[in-house]
Amino acid sequence: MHTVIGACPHDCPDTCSLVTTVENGIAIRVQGNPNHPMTDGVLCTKVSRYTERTYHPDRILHPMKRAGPKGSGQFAPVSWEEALGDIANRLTAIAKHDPQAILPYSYAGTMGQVQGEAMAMRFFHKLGASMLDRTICASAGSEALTYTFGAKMGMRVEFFVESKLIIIWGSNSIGSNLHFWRIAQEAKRNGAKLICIDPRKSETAEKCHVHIALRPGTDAALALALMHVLIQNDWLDHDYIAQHTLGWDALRARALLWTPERAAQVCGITVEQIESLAHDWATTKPAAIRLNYGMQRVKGGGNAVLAIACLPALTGAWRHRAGGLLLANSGNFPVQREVLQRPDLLAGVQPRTINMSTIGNALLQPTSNTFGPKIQALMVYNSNPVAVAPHSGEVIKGFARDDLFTVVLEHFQTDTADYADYILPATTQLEHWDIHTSYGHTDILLNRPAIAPLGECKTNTDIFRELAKRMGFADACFLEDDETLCRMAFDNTQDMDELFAQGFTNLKTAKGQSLPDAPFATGAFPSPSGKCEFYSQRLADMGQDGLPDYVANYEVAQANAEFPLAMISPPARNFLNSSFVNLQSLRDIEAEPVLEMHPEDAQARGIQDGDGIRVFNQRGTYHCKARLNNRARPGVVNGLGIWWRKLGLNGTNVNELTSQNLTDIGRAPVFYDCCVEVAVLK
Ligand SMILES: Nc1nc2c(c(=O)[nH]1)N[C@H]1C(S)=C(S)[C@@H](COP(=O)(O)OP(=O)(O)OC[C@H]3O[C@@H](n4cnc5c(=O)[nH]c(N)nc54)[C@H](O)[C@@H]3O)O[C@H]1N2
Ligand SMILES: Nc1nc2c(c(=O)[nH]1)N[C@H]1C(S)=C(S)[C@@H](COP(=O)(O)OP(=O)(O)OC[C@H]3O[C@@H](n4cnc5c(=O)[nH]c(N)nc54)[C@H](O)[C@@H]3O)O[C@H]1N2
Ligand SMILES: [Mo]
Repeated sequence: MHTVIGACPHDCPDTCSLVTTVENGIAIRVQGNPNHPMTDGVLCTKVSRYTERTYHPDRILHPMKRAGPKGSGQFAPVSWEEALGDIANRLTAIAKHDPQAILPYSYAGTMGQVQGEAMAMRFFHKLGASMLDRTICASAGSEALTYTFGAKMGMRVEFFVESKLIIIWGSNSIGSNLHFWRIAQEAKRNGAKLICIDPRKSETAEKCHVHIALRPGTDAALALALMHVLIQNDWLDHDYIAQHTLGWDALRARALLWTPERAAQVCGITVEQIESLAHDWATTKPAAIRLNYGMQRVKGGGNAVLAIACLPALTGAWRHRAGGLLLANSGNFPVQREVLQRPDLLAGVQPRTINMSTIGNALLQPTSNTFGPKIQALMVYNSNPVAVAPHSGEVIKGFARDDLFTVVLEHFQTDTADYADYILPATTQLEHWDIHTSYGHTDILLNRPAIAPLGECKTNTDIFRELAKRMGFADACFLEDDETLCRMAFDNTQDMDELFAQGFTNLKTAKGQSLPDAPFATGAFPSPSGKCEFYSQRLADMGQDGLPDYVANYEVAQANAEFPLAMISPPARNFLNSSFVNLQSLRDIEAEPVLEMHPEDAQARGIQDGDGIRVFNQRGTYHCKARLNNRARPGVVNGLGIWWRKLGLNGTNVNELTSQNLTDIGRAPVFYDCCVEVAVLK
C-alpha cells in the first residue's frame, strides 16, 4: 500500500492537492492533501468519489467505432491500429484540400497544461486546422478585468480571512468554490460581515448576513448606483483615485446618472439595500469582493465586471492585503505556453478562428467567402458540447450531419460521444502525468500517475502523438513525453524541485520572487497606463464608449409577454458542469432535473411542488420537475444544470432553451440571459 500525490483536474477555482492510496495497483481512496494549505485535507463530495468515477462500469476502455446511424449511440470495439489508421487517413484527405475544415473542440474537462492543450495544440498547429476561441466560460469577465486592471489578477485568496466585509458577488461558493467558503467562514467567526449578491437564494446566500437578490444581468446598474452613493457621501479615497486611477471625471459623470432610485427599478431591489451596501463597502475596512463568473453569463457581462472592478479603487480598498477584489489570479502564472503548444509549427499560416460558444451555428455553415470551408471533421476532447453548449437544438443538428467526421476522446459515452464516428478511450487523472495552475489560488500543482491506464486507455497526449506519427509529422516535439512536458511548463523562476518533491509549490513572479501580499496597494496595475483604468482607451478603440455601463439583457422578462420568466441555469452542487452526472451516488443526491420556482409564479400557472413541467421558449422545450421554494425570486426561475440529456426526463437538458447570443465583451455565451414560460405536463 502506498500513496501518490496528485492534483484535482476539474474546472474549479480550488485546484486541490490529492492523495491517492494505492493497493496492489488499484486506487482505493482519493483524499485531500492535509499538507497543502488551500486543500487542508478536504475534498468536495464529487472528487472524494473519484475512485467511483475511475472504476465506473461504464468507463470506455477500448476504441469504439460507430455501428449505427449518427447519434444512435451504437458502437462496436475496434483495435487502436484500425481506429488511428482510419482517423489519420480521413484527416489527411481533408487537410489536403483545406486543413481549416478540421476543428478541435476542447475545454476544461481537465485543466492540466499537459493533457489540455500541449500535445493537442502542437498537432493542430502542425496540421493548420481551424483555431478554437475558448469562450464558453469566462472570457467576458476575464477580458473585462484585463481592460480595467491590465491582467487577470487580484487579491490573494488566503487574505480574505482578515477581511471585515466580504461581498460574494455572482457565486455560490459552497457549491463551486468550497475552499474559499472555508476561509470566508473563518473571517465570519473573526467578525466579518458576509453579503451575497445573487438572484438565487443559493446555499451560500442563505448563510450570509445579507442577501441581495437582484434581477439577472443587472449587476452593472447596482455597481454604478453604489458609486453614486459613494460620491454623494464623499466616501472616496481621493488620494488613491488621484494617484492610481485613470478616467475618474468621466466615470464620476456616468455614476451620477445612476441614482439609487433608478438602479432599484432596474435591479428589482430597494433603495435601502443599495444605500446600505454602499455604506458597508465604504465604512468597513478591510473590505473585499469575491467576484465570480456566475454574473457575466449575460449580454452585459463584460460591462458588469468593468463596473464592479472599479469599486475597490474608489475607496482605496486595495491598500490592505485583505481588501480589494478577486475574480481570478490566472494572469499571475507565467506558463510557457509557446513552449508547450508550439504556435511556431503554424509556420506563418494564420488559420481562421471558430467561436466554441456558437458551435451549433458553425457546424451548420456551408462553405462561403466569409466563413471559409464547411467544417468536415471535429476532434472533441475534454468537453461535452452536446450537453453544455447553448441552443442544443442547433448543436445537435450540427453533430447529426452525416457528412461530418467526429472523433471524441472520452472517459464515458457522453451525449457528445453518442454522435461520434470514433470514441477513443482516454485516461483519467489517476492514470497520467500533468501540471496545474489555478484560477482561485496561487500555487502550482503536480499530478503524478497513481495507477496504470485502465483497459486500453491512452492519454490525450499519446493519442495525438500516435496520430502525428501516422500523419508523417516528423518534428522532434511530438516525441517528448509527459513528464518532460510537465518540466517545460515553467522556466527556472519557479521552484520545480519543490514541486516535484511535495506536489505543490507557491507561485513566484516572472522575476522569481514571492508574490506581493497586496497586489495594487501602491497602484502598479499591469494596464497600459499602470493605473486602474476606469476609462479604457483600448475599449474605446474597439468602438465601445470606454466606460462601464449598464447593458440590458437580450431577453428581458418584464418586457416579454410570451415568455415572461427569466431563467438562469447555475450548476447543481453535486455535478461539475456535465461531469459526474453519470455517477449514481451523486445523481441520487440531485435526484431529478429541477426548475426552482417562486410559489407565486407557480400558483399563477397551477403548478405544485414536484409536478412534471414543460419549460419552453422559441428555441425548444425542456421537461423537468418543479421545485417550489424561496430560492427563486418572483419572476426568475432556476434551471439547475447541467444534466446529461439522455439521463434527463425527455432526453433534453436546460441548454435546449439557451441562445447563441454573445456577451458585450469576450464573445462569451449568455446562459443566464434567457426568457421562458412554464406549464404543467399533461
Ligand atoms: N459543484 C460545482 N462546482 C463548480 C462547477 C460546477 O458545475 N459544479 N463549475 C465550475 C466552473 S466551470 C466554473 S466557471 C465555476 C463557476 O463558479 P462561479 O462563478 O462561482 O459561479 P457559480 O457557483 O456557478 O454560481 C453562479 C451564481 O451566480 C448566480 N447568478 C446567475 N446570474 C446572475 C447575475 O446576473 N448576477 C449575479 N450577481 N449572480 C448571478 C447564480 O444564481 C449562482 O448562484 O465553478 C466551478 N465549480
Ligand atoms: N446552461 C448552462 N450551460 C453551461 C453552464 C451553465 O452554468 N449553464 N456553464 C458553462 C461553463 S462555466 C463551462 S466551463 C462549460 C463546461 O463544459 P465542458 O468543458 O464541456 O465540461 P464538462 O461538462 O465537465 O465536460 C468535460 C468532459 O471532459 C471529459 N474529460 C475529463 N478529463 C479528461 C481527459 O483527461 N481526457 C479526455 N479526453 N476527456 C476528459 C469528461 O469526462 C467530461 O465529459 O459548460 C458551460 N455550459
Ligand atoms: Mo466554467
